[in-house]
Amino acid sequence: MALKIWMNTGLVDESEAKLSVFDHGLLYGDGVFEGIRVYGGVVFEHEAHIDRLFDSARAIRLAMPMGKDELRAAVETTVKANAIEDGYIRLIITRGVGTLGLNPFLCRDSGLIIIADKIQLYPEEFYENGMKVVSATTVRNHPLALSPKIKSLNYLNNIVAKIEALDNDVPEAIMYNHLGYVAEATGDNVFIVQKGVILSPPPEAGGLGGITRDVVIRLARNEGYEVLERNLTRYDLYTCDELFLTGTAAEVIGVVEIDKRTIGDGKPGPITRLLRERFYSHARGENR
Ligand code: PXG
Repeated sequence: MALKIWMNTGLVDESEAKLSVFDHGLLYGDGVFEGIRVYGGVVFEHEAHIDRLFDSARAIRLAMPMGKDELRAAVETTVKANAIEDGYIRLIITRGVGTLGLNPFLCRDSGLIIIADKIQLYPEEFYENGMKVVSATTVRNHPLALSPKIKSLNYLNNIVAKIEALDNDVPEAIMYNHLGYVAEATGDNVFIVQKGVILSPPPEAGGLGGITRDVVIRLARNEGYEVLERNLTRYDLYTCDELFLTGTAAEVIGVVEIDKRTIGDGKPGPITRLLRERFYSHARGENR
């Protein structure tokens, strides 16, 4: 069935949802976005995603086309118009239509696009048996060049690393920062378990401030686990008891091999499985 897409001021048919070739979102990747889940008709962590989007926009001096409340209402309208019960929202703000030059201030109004659709999930087998990953040689964007906290429309750094993963026949790659510490995966945050303690790179390591990550940290602490933010090396990943990734698309997913080193006993570990279970219940509202 054709979707209804929110374009700037209201819903249009999918076939009408078109963008100018002069939009700087296309010409320069000049814009920001969010990927958000819908569980049982409820937009997951809606406020946190809207807040992060506004922070991304502020960081690149991109004017938001409407306020937070109005934007939330537009998202809800789009979800309802497409009767999405369990799905995925892509919320995009582009710099808008400008000239062929870089100057963002020559662009007319910022563009707003909201897509609410079904979600592409990883195969269930990955959750059952765990995923394999490789270390990317592509270094994560230096935070002083472009902060990885900005969820921008320019994902080339991540895409080049994702190609490294796919070339090695695995679905994800771990990205390291300019100092060699773990930053994040191409579309997920990274956690390890070492002697019962849960560790994740600190914000300064140069990952996105993941919303799933924040929720998982809260859930883990509720279960009585110690969760610490620590710089992690490749060696830490090679020798940990458990490794898992968190993200909007993946939720919580165990990793059982990195660079041909088996993690733990080669199965998703007990803490990974518990947190996945807790996240699943939480997201579907059983613990609200
Ligand atoms: N790091 C990066 C670079 C991301 O793009 C995350 C971490 C996890 O953040 P959240 O807030 O989602 O927990 C992301 C988010 C996809 C897809 O289709 C990827 C993301 C979000 C939605 C969909 O692969 N990445």
